Amino acid sequence: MTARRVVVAGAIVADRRLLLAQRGYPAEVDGLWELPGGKAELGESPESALRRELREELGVEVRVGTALRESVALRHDLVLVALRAYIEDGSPRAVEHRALRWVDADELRSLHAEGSLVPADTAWVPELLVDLARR
Ligand code: DCP
Repeated sequence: MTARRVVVAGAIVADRRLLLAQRGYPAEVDGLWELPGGKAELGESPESALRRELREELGVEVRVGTALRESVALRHDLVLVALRAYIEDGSPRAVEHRALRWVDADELRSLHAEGSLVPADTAWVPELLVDLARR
């Protein structure tokens, strides 16, 4: 069996809004919105990987919380997980993305309905809507 690499994404919710990042590549997902993150390095924990990716991609320091329940098999050797994250320092900037935006529950539902989310990330919409109703 091949070892599974983890891709971690951050679910950052604050003031009843979720931070989404707009991808610029590859072409299939250009312009679509995702939870920011990336591949864990070999031997790197998902938590450390998320802290590193969000530092690189958004310029923020985060505290990492619990995982969302759904995980998504991207390929046979790649699994995508989302961890809740809380910004402790810095203001998010689109260092590697086209743009960033904070969305409320209605905006998240609309982006989902119009097919503007990265396909794999749609698995998290129900759980994200619950979080958005709480925090
Ligand atoms: N992915 C996703 N949803 C997310 C984050 C990532 O579906 N919220 C997918 C897109 C890619 C894979 O996970 O197929 C890896 O994501 P990135 O390209 O963002 O990660 P890296 O920047 O680490 O990858 P690379 O080094 O290949 O550029």
